[in-house]
Amino acid sequence: MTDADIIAMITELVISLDEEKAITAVQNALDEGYDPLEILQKGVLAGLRVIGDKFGSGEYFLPELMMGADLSEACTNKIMARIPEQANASRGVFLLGAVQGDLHDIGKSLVLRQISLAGYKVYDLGINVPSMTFIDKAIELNADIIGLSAFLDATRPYYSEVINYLRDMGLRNKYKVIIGGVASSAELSESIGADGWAPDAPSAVRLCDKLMGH
Ligand code: B12
Repeated sequence: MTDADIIAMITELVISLDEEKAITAVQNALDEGYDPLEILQKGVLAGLRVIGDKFGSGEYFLPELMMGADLSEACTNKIMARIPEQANASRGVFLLGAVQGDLHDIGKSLVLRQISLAGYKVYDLGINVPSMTFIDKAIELNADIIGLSAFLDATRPYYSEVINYLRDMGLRNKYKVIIGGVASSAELSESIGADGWAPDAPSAVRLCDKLMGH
C-alpha cells in the first residue's frame, strides 16, 4: 500500500463508523512512522467532514453523527499522544472556548494544542461558555487574545455578543478577539469587528503571531 492508500483507508474506516478498525489503522500508521498531523488532517478529520456532510444531506442521523464524533476523538487522542507538549510558553496568553450553546469541541482542542505548541500559554474555557465568562477570564488571566469557537448558525450571534460586551465595558482595545469554527468566515469577522478569523489550527497560529507582532 502507498502512503496515500493508508491515509485514504483511515478516512474510509471513519466514514463507515468502524471504530475498532479505524483506531487500529491509526495506531499502525503511527507505529510505521507516518506524520501524526497528516494522519489527523488528511485521514481522520477528512472522514469526519464527510460524516457531517452525510448528516447535513439526511443520509446519516444524530446517532451516526455522535458515533463519528466519538471515534474521531478516540483517534485524535491517540495521535495527540505522539505530539510533544510545549514547555516554554512566552509568546502570549490565549484563551479559547466554544460560545454559549455550542458543544462542538474537537476543532477547539486542535487549535489549543497547536497554539500551545507554537509557544503560547493557553487556557481552555470549555464548551457552552457564557459571553461574560470569556471577559471575566480574560481579565483574571491577563489574556492577550480571546478565541471564540462556534459551529452552529444558532450560536453564531455570540461572537458579536462578546465583542459588544467588551466594547460596552471599554475593554475592546485591551484584547484581540479572533473567531473560528464552521459558523464563521473572514467576511463575518470583518463585519462584526473581530480582529481576525482562521479556517484551521495552523492558520490560527499564524493569525495569533501576526496579531502579537511576532
Ligand atoms: C462532530 C460533530 C458534532 C458532535 C460534536 C462532538 C464534539 N465533542 O465536538 C455532536 C454529535 C455532539 C454534534 C452535535 C450537534 N451538531 Co454537529 N457536527 C459535527 C461535525 C460532523 C464535525 C465538527 C468537528 O468537530 N469537525 C472537526 C474539526 C477539527 O474540523 P474543523 O471545523 O475544520 O476545525 C477547525 C476550524 O473549525 C478551526 N477552529 C475551530 N474553532 C476555532 C476557534 C478559533 C478562534 C479559530 C481561529 C479557529 C477555530 O480550527 C479547527 C482545527 O483545524 C460538523 C460538520 C462540519 N462540517 O463541521 C457537524 C455540524 C457542525 N453539526 C451540526 C448540527 C446541526 C448539530 C446539532 C444541532 C445536531 C442535533 N440535531 O442535535 C448538535 C448541536 C450540539 C450543540 N449544541 O453544539 C451542523 C450545523 C449546521 C448549522 N449550520 O448550524 C453541522 C455543520 C452538520 C451538518 N452538516 O448539518 N455535532
